[in-house]
Amino acid sequence: SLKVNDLTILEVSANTLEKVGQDVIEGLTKTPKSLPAKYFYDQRGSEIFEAICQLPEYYPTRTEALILCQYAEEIAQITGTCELIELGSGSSTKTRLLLDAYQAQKKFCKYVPIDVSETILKESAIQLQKDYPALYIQELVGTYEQALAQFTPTIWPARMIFFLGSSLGNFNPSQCDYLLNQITGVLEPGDYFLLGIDLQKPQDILEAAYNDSQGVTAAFNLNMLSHLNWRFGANFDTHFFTHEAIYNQEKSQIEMYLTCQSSQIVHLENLDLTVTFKTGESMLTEISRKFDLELMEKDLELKGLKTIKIFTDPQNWFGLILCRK
Ligand code: AVI
Repeated sequence: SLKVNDLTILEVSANTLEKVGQDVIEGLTKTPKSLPAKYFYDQRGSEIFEAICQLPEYYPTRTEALILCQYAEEIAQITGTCELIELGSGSSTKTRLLLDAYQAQKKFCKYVPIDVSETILKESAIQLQKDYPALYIQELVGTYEQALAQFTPTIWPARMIFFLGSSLGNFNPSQCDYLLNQITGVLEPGDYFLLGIDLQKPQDILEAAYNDSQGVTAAFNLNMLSHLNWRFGANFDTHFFTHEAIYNQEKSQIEMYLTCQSSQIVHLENLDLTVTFKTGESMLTEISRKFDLELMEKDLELKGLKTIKIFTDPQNWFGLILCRK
């Protein structure tokens, strides 16, 4: 670990993403092509995602914030002083609602934000430290899998892992199983898990949220190619690709694609890879699953996580599940 601006920063692994280009190779060499959604989040991607969260069509962020606003106090009361581990903390904006509740109840906590995007993680931690001087913050740069593998039993009275924004929805069922098992493994009996999930709702509302009128989601999707360009020395021409997002009813998931509008040969120098795109060829860049609260409750129970309380908004658009191991 190293000291930067009085914050202890633990680098899970330096240049983590540079080493894992293998997943890009796998995704681009299979048919149909796909890319892992984690490549959205370079610095620019994280900034665009923050802008998505403010969009009128993108209801998840404000709906979850509303739920947290209403129930953070209750959550802090239930868990008491604890070590708070956040998966995919980004700007930690919604986290403040929880931190405020713990602070108001004089329950002093340790906060461990985890994110692949180092810049946003560090900047947010510096800002948080200013606003919550009594909070002990220790950021972890890395993927969830790498970061979760670092934890040993906590010396704090309890531990709560929280995973907000329905980011779990960006993983397919077998990846979800793996992640939930890993989360359970980091918790001791009596520890907590708080999960925010986006719920099923009419298709038009879902599709509008991923096809916003200002084109911010399109820019987010296309930025993945710019990210691959600088990270892997690739030469994707973003002008030839367009954003598409459709709701797959059968799988209850939004699917985001980048579609190639005219045939392309793309070279990714650092990966020693050349890929051909046909006109009209689509590449899956993200799934965003929309969940059913009862099914999720059962799934969590199978993983050894017992639901204590479910919090939702009046429209039942988004759900927060608090469970205990
Ligand atoms: C981070 N994740 C939960 C977002 C989602 O809604 O699946 C990412 C996103 N993709 C397009 N808009 C937002």
